[in-house]
Amino acid sequence: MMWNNEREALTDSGKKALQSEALKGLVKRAYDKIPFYTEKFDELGLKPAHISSIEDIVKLPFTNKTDLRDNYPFGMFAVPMSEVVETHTSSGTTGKPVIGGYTKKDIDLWSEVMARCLTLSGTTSSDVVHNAYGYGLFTGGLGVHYGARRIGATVIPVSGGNTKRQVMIMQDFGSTILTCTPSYTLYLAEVGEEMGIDFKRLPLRAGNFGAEPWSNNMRIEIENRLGLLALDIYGLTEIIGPGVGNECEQKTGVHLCDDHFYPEIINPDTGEVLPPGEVGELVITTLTKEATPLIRYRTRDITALKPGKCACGRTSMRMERIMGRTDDMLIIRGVNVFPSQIEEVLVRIEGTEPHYRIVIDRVGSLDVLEVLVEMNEKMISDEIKELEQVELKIKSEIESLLGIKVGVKLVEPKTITRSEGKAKRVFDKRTL
Ligand code: DLL
Repeated sequence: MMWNNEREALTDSGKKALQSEALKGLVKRAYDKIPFYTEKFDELGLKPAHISSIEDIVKLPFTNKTDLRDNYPFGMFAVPMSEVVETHTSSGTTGKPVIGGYTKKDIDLWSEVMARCLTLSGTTSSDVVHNAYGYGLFTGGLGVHYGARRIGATVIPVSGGNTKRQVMIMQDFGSTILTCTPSYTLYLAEVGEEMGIDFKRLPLRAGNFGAEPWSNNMRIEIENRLGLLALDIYGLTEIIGPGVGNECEQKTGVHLCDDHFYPEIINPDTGEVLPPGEVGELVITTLTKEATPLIRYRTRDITALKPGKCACGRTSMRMERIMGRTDDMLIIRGVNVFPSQIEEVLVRIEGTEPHYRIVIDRVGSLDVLEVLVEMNEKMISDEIKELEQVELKIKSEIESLLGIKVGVKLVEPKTITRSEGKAKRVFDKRTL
């Protein structure tokens, strides 16, 4: 079932016409209303009239996160503050946050794209949505809230934290859809299991999990422990918050709402646009956003695009699971390592929990990577020799995948800090 048949299953030509019209409008608004774009265009000798179709998008300049920081707080707003009805910020805890502004129409757009995302996981007006994304400046809570309201589902705005109480509410209110970060899902599972809850007997049916990178093995773990369909939801504050896209039950990539958010993949070093299927940095243009429109915004997220009709009937552009970010890619002795690659290995290993920490340090002139993994309660009673064997197994699997030496240490159950929002797993001591 689709939320918006007309928009989610457009023909190629229909989509192109829509995107082209929207792009022309966007370029004009940005040029007229945002001094940053007026200057950028003038520098390039570019006028809005030079843009006549979506293919002309390559003529337009990129927008970087630093451009948003330089124009903090409201320099990138295209409408007067009297028309802005809400603002949100990115979840980073250091430095100035990036800001997303919303007009009434933007909130409408957010509700529409989030309704599509929740429908992708099967949400209908009869569902009870347990929304454990944080409410506040972070976009997760309210974004899901608006989408669920649009569908007419019952929202439980439980937000993050107070995990035991969450499990109780989930059970008593009969939640059917769960929305939170994948790491918090595992924490919920753990706390619930300690309380003696059998999640498979609860009416929980599906979940939209995102806001942080997670692996397919993590998905399998979540599905098995909670007895639900776990789908990937993607988004970022700069573009709208959650709602940029979501997987369907085919699990063949995240369906992007490409009538509103136009995706491209570029080589992050050269800026060259890459063909479908090639891995690079995701760039998004907000075709229809009013308050804080962005032209060719470099997300720093690494993925690949997948065109073509999906078995679910949608024709929206799909993207692969986010592999990591250009800025959280670790370079260990010259080798590029994404934390998600390490997670893929860990989640498969018997006797360990999907709670881990990656620590990088420099000893002399050599980078050293150490992975701390929690063992489960069963493992703890095992002989030292068996523990060593598990450590060795993890070590050799990670080493053969990455091609570099790593250290692996099993740690006691429940010693790695649990997250209620986005998990922090990488500790790079080299830059401290
Ligand atoms: O995390 C918006 C969101 C809320 C998405 C709830 C999904 C669910 P920010 O705090 O601005 O916004 O962080 C955006 O988080 O650029 C990615 O690096 C990462 N991210 C978001 N979704 C995913 C995902 C929200 N499904 C940044 N997989 C993005 C991997 C994700 N990374």
